Amino acid sequence: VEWQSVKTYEDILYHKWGGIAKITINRPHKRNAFRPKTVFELYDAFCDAREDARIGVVLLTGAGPHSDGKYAFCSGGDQTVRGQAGYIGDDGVPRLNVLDLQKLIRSIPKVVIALVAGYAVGGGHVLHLVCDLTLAADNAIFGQTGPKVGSFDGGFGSSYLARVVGQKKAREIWFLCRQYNAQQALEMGLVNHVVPVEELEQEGVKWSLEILEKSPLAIRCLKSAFNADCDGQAGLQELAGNATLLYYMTAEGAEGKQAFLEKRPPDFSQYPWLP
Ligand code: 2NE
Repeated sequence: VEWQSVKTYEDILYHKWGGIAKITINRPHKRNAFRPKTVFELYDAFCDAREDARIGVVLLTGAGPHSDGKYAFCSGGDQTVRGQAGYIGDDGVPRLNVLDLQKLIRSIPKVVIALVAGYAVGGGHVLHLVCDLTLAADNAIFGQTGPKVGSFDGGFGSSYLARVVGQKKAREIWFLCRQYNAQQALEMGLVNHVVPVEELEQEGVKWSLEILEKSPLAIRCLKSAFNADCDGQAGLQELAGNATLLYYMTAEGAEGKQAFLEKRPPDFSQYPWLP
């Protein structure tokens, strides 16, 4: 795979190849913890991938290994910039802007695959959780730390986690703050597949190419349907947005617009009221 760099950022790397975008959190000295700038950059890259009609799959991963040999997907919010009301950026404003990123990852009408090598903990664990699929390296370590470090994610981080692994397991993960290895994560349905760490990216590309052979509209509708089951009115909005998109693509839908532009009454008489 010959990745092409798309844009230069400070905290992340952004590459594309064919129909795949690869977004890499690049703060290995902090186990890829995110500060507000990291999240703004991730959001920007995800928006670019969303707008690029050639891209069907986004891989989200962490740079590594660090100079000490350890890998990390992401270790959550950077505790060194955590202030009284959130994570403080260069502008002095406290934020929890990772919540916006979580929503974008869920709603982007493309498949997002987390490639997890090493630690996916705290807010970093939630980031892999909200991805559509997770491929884990055999050295991956998963867990929530909130109640240990004075934080919690009561949104997707808990409710969606319970949808994925069940209520008992989700409560165990949050209440005990234990770490789980890749095999344990696989057994609880938290990840889709485990591979040796040196094969992780290659496996991500393999899964991506399989997805890219499929129908974009079918995958788009499926993703929004899966979300609609959990996301209330926001989920229904996504699902219904796809119905509108498909309707615009029909001659029946186009007749309404055409009639308006031609300043005549619309003629829908040739379109059946199907059973
Ligand atoms: C990730 C983990 C388990 C790794 O442990 P280990 O022993 O392999 O590495 P070490 O020595 O702890 O970390 C290496 C360097 O990375 C920094 C460390 O401070 C250390 O720096 P130096 O001493 O070498 O200078 N580092 C690691 N994680 C960091 C972090 N999150 N922020 C700032 N620096 C970090 C171990 O490092 C660990 O447990 N990390 C903390 C995980 C954590 O609690 N994250 C925050 C959860 S809260 C959250 O993410 C959140 C939320 O709950 C709600 C909304 C938004 C965010």
